[in-house]
Amino acid sequence: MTTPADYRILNEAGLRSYLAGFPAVGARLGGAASTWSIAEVGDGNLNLVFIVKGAKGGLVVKQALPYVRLVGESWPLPLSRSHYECLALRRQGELAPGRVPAVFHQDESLALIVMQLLEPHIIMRKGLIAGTHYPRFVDHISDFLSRTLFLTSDLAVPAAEKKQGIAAFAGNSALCRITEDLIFTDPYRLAEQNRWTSPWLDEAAAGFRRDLEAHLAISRLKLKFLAGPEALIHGDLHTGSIMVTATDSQIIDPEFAFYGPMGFDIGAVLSNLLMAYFAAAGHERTPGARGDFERWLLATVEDVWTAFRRKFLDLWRRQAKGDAYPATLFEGADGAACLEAERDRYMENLFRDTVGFSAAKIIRRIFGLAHNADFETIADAKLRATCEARSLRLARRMLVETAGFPSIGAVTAAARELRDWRPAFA
Ligand code: SR1
Ligand code: MG
Repeated sequence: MTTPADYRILNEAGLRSYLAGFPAVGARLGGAASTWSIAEVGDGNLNLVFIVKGAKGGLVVKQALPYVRLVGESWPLPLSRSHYECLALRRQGELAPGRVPAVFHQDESLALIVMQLLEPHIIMRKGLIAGTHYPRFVDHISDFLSRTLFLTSDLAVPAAEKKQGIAAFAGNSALCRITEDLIFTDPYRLAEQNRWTSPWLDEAAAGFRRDLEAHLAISRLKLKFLAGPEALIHGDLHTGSIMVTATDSQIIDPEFAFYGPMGFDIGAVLSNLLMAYFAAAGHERTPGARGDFERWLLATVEDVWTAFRRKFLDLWRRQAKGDAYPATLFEGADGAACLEAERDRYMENLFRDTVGFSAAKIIRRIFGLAHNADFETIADAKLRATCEARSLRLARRMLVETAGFPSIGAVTAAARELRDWRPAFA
């Protein structure tokens, strides 16, 4: 791993004098550099994030650290992830206009990106923990998913161009490696950094370590992740990578971007909604107080898939400029009907992948290194373990018995049935 010679970790004073050297950035902030307010607000696992505000406006500055922030200097991580994040932000901005923050300035030597401050947005996960509904979310996320995935796939892009896209992101292998270990391997074996809500989930964790059916299923998904460059994926599309208001949704933090399986991104969104659903019982003040919110979450799970499917197919029918399924092989009414039936099969396969990846993402948040605040903020550890056990029960079925979920309605029905299921320890 090479660190650029002039790389340095910026503090607030260092950032002030750095930004003052860029008049275009200064003009966005307004006023003298000495008057800008600068605060480091990063609460993610990897980077520094500063909010800078001046008389005229604000900016976000994200700087990659040469190590994993969550763990410390003992876990080095390449600064090049900032390059891939910037590349992905710019590409996603072209593919799905208005759905990602604008990039104003990039410095590869400092592994730094200056981008649009999203205000009054909050991290979606925080809103979900508070029980807030986001009525426009389905429309926004289905636009983002369908456009970024379809428009970078072989259905839309000629083969040579697609291969250039794969090559442009191929160096982001250290970030892929985190996913390969933390999602597809560690939760199913003894790993130093694993943790779970003990003692209540001790038996469940041991069960997953013995469960060869689960090991096979997760390994098949890992192979798809390793060897399935279907489209440019965000790579870490949980609800902490989405910022929302009542009327807007913005997708942030694509530093894990690479060409991978589409179901990984769709599964990330669905699994995080499902975890918010199971966590809601741990956040309600009185029994049933979150009923409306829970119903909205399951309807949103259904609607995200349904809207994604409709928009993706619509793009396929209108913008199939790639080398897959050559039009000359599907001429006439019979050809059109044959291709339409094939589109249905394609979506069935993608749905199966989505269900599997969704399960993998739930299991990693309960047994692996990086947990999520939906569960972590449930102070009563036994209640937290109960919410997590319900999620695990659904996830294990989705992972191993994927064919038992032929539709998104089957997923939400199973989640609904588990809402009040009591594990043996409860
Ligand atoms: C060591 S990084 C842990 C996790 O944080 C990121 O958000 C990814 O989800 C990664 O797996
Ligand atoms: Mg992130």
